[in-house]
Amino acid sequence: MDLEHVILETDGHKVKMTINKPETLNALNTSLYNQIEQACNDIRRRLDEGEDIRCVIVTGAGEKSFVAGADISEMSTMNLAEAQRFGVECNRAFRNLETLPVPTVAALNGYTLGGGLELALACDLRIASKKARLAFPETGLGITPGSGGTQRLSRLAGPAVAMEMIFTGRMINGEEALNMGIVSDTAEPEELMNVVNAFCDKICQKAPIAIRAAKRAIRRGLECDTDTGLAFEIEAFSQCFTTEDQKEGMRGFLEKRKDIVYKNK
Ligand code: CO8
Repeated sequence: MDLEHVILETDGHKVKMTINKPETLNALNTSLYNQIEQACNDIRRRLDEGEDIRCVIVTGAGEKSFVAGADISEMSTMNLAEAQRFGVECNRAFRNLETLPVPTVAALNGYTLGGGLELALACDLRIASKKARLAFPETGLGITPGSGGTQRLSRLAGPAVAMEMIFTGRMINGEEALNMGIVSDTAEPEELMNVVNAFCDKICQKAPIAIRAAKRAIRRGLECDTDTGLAFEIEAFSQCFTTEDQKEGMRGFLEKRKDIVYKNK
């Protein structure tokens, strides 16, 4: 399948994924969910082939919207079986994004609604423009969130926040999202991509194998009991001692060097 409405651009160690259908505020139909999945598979293949990708940025094209939700015109006529199939496909795409080995950061450049907020929540971190608006409008359309919203928002910000946002559909701005722990930072709209790039550059400067191991341990730990999670952490920690980057990082510290460079080895 062609990536008709998803653009992948590489800038050093960063890959930017742009949802590019501004005429419908980047609303996601089945084809677009599948293109997101295909883009994730493309990033996985490049990582497997040894490309030194250290961070993925997800954003929306245009001035107005990150993603204004799933495509209501496509969903409006679905029956039970079609809705179930749609649910499976959407969730497969977002789970693929969530489990990418490298950190993912969503740059929320405008409306982040319904399936758009679910896309943002499938990323590891989020930074919002001050003009971003976040909401789950689904219950006002007679449906629930369907691609992870009920699960990921309650884990991230707590069940009361998830229930309030989902039950009322209330729209929040970037500052509120920051106070609720949903986003890590906010930026003036024209500064958003600079702020996101600087944030990702900081991640890219750290030891990439350690970052990937930490992501794996945190993600797995969220889905299991504490002892199993701690076992993942010991595994992650100890595996770092097989890397050149651990030696470089610690030797650099002891030699008081400022020129520590991680080679992803
Ligand atoms: N679906 C389809 N088309 C959309 C959507 C959408 N979600 N959002 C915007 N559009 C279209 C509009 O219809 C319009 O098209 P046209 O020009 O042909 O009329 C175009 O985008 C521009 O939008 P507006 O003219 O409405 O722009 P405004 O600035 O007036 O309003 C809003 C912007 C407030 C964002 C408004 O467009 C809006 O309310 N959009 C719908 C938001 C919404 O309810 N989103 C949630 C959808 S439900 C959902 O996401 C379910 C997730 C679960 C899916 C996974 C299940 C498995």
